[in-house]
Amino acid sequence: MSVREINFDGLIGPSHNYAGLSHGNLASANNAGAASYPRAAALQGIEKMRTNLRLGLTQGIFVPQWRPDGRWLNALGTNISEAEPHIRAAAMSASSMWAANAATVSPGPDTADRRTHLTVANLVTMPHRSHEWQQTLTQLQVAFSDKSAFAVHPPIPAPFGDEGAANHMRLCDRHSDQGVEIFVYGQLGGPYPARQHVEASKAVARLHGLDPARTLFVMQSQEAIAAGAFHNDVVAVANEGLLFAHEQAFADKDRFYTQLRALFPAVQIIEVPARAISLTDAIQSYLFNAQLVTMPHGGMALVLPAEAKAIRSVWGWLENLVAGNGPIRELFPVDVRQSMANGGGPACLRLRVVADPANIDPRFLVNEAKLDAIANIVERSWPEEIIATDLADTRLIAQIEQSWLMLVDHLQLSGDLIP
Ligand code: SUG
Repeated sequence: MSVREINFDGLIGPSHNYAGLSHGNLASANNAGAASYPRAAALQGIEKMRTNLRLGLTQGIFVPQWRPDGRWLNALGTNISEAEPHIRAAAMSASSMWAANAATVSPGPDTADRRTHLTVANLVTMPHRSHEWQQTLTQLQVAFSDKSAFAVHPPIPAPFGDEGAANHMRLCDRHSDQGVEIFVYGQLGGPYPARQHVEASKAVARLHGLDPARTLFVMQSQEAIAAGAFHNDVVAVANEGLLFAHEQAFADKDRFYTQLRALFPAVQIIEVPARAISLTDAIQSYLFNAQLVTMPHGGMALVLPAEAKAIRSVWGWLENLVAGNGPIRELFPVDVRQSMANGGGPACLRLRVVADPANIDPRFLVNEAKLDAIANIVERSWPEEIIATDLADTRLIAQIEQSWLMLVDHLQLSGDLIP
């Protein structure tokens, strides 16, 4: 096999629900208390993975986390039946589905020791996400256990917020070439918290052994965070030599583009002007939260949320884009509505790792047959519907635990992942 980009999607877990836990994430706030459909959600995610496979891309998977997180509740001196509703909801959250927040990944060509480095994100800003890292770390240590190819780092210590690859971009000729790594951090966000702190980004870059001369730290614009872009990947995405971003994504875009062009003269920048697509429409459609992928036959494609089709300014602009002679040639809308309603689009659901698949634990790689088997487990065991007030229901909790056990047993991961 050979070095390539692999998308690891977080399978949407059986406890998926809408608890309105993410301040600054408009979809999460707007859908607080709505009924969720975990089974449909996971099947949507699986279909997205199939779309990637059918495009000829290599696909991986991360399993959902054990919920409720009893260890976390115990550390807080409580348990699932006695916890206050917001603590209970945080212990039940299926938020690890958004694998773009699992870790920051620096591929081997960029690092001093030529290994691919992964730092698990601490996600300290949001309580419901702050306890994800332990189980994520375990999973990364199993999937990327080959120490000659990978280095897996523990989280950056609090209080420096780190939300992983959602605030990280990489520009290079081809994935297997040395790249320029860009860390996007926030400082001010109007009424909302900036979730990625520059201190964390700098620490990750040092730990990964990146060349300071090929690393940029770029501030996200305050207006983007205030408009609901709680992560950079809501307003910008990069792939190989292309940066695709909204005009208002960065605090000082001229400076950033100048620095980037100096480091990587071949860069192509497609900037969407605010007069063509407003920040509001960009965030509502999640057009930038697309997987921007290189197709095996050449050219790039956007695997983007179906919601992008519903907003005329957005879809019209995209149709013009692919009709032109630019690098983005094809559009593949996917239905991930259950995740979108919590602010997670196609790009949020995946972590990109540039590596040789032969060095990865094969239990974390999927093909259509494996996805068929996983879909079968989901159909048989994932709860059909959850209402936020049900979260203490003992029968529901038993079903969530059983379905998780069935999945990890099928994937032969029980011995590694049972907490
Ligand atoms: O952290 N939503 C997630 C969405 C993460 C999207 N990821 C990227 N942009 N890469 C978040 O805000 C909502 C959970 C709830 O309200 O129940 C939530 O956690």
